[in-house]
Amino acid sequence: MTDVSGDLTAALITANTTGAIAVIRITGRNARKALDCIFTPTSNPSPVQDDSRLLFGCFADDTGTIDEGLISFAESENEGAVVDINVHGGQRITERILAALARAGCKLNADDPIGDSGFGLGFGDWTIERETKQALACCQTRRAVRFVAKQADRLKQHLARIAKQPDTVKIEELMSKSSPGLFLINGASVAIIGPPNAGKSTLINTLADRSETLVSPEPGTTRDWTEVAISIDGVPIRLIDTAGIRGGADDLEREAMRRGLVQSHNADVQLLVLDRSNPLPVSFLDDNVDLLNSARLIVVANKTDLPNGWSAVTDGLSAAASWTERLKRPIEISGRTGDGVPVLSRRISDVLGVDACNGDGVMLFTRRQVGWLETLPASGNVDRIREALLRYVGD
Ligand SMILES: Nc1nc2c(ncn2[C@@H]2O[C@H](COP(=O)(O)OP(=O)(O)OP(=O)(O)O)[C@@H](O)[C@H]2O)c(=O)[nH]1
Ligand SMILES: [Mg+2]
Repeated sequence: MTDVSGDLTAALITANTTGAIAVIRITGRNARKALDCIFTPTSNPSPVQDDSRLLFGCFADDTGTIDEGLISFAESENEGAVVDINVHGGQRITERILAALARAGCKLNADDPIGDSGFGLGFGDWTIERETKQALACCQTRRAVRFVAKQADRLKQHLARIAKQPDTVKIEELMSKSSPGLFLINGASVAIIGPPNAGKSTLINTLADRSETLVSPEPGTTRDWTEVAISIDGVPIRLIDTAGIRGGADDLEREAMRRGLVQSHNADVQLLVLDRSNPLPVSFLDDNVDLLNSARLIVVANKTDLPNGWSAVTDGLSAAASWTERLKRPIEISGRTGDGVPVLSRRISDVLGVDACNGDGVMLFTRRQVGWLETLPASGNVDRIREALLRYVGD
């Protein structure tokens, strides 16, 4: 690519996290030339001559298309040209654009308020100071902020201790306990599955304390899965509503169920919602015995405000016998009145293990830390591990 270096800088000016849109700003006399290295307008063959509008086009690097998006131009007295690149807010997209701009001669992120340049790109060194600032910028709840502030100090001391006597077992131990902290910072997904009409969407609305998803007595109301953001005990949660699962559905509904099951498979917690006011859906349970293998599954008996329709059936449960144990102690709730919902929230926290974040232990707080520490033991060389750890803690 053309080298247009000089006073050029490029910086991600939105938070370095997944979002709808990310904005990358190029500043410097040659900002437009740098842009030309990665951007092809789809509307106007010579866009950089025209300051009066946003331009739509394609961003690409040596390996191919990165994204489509908008650019805008401005002139700044101090910085020369300013080009804002508006793309979709996926982390991989912003990483690739920043890397391509670096190859085009841009210095990355000179004065970024939340960290150094090149997030995860290998430009500049990561230090715990920088990682803490960035993690704090990504926190969505007060509990998460407190956790990061507390862990930054602890982790620094802990890694400095390991550096004195590098021990891969201690590093692995640290990684094995990282999930709760990552849930607290990055959030967790909770998928709600079950037969039609069990009250899945009603439960979503109750947990969110607002009417987000459509509820009706008609089975098959929810089709495509939807997502609602809430927080439980200070943990950001993405609640995923899915289509009710049943046999004999048409093609469209079958596809909706399939998509819902994919979401459930990838979720951190699965809530199986069953209607306790009607007889147990034995064929549903038989068809979905694989759910029993999931340690992340919580069985919810809904509609406790209505008479119990289960007792007789569960006693003689034969068709869905493998479910007997799990059905003995479901979390009983009424999605309509909210009864039992705090107990369910508690159970979700338990499955995520986030109580561990309140303790005195040392924990990691970013995915990058986990990935980085994973590579350390592989280097096998004690001196290199020590050097990397000391550089990270800033000693
Ligand atoms: N009495 C009572 N009715 C409930 C409760 N939860 C849901 N319902 C009713 O059950 C019906 C179905 O509720 P939904 O929330 O739409 O059920 P769903 O599981 O999302 O259904 P699908 O989207 O069709 O799969 C509606 O009429 C709700 O008002 C409850 O706790 N108590
Ligand atoms: Mg629904």
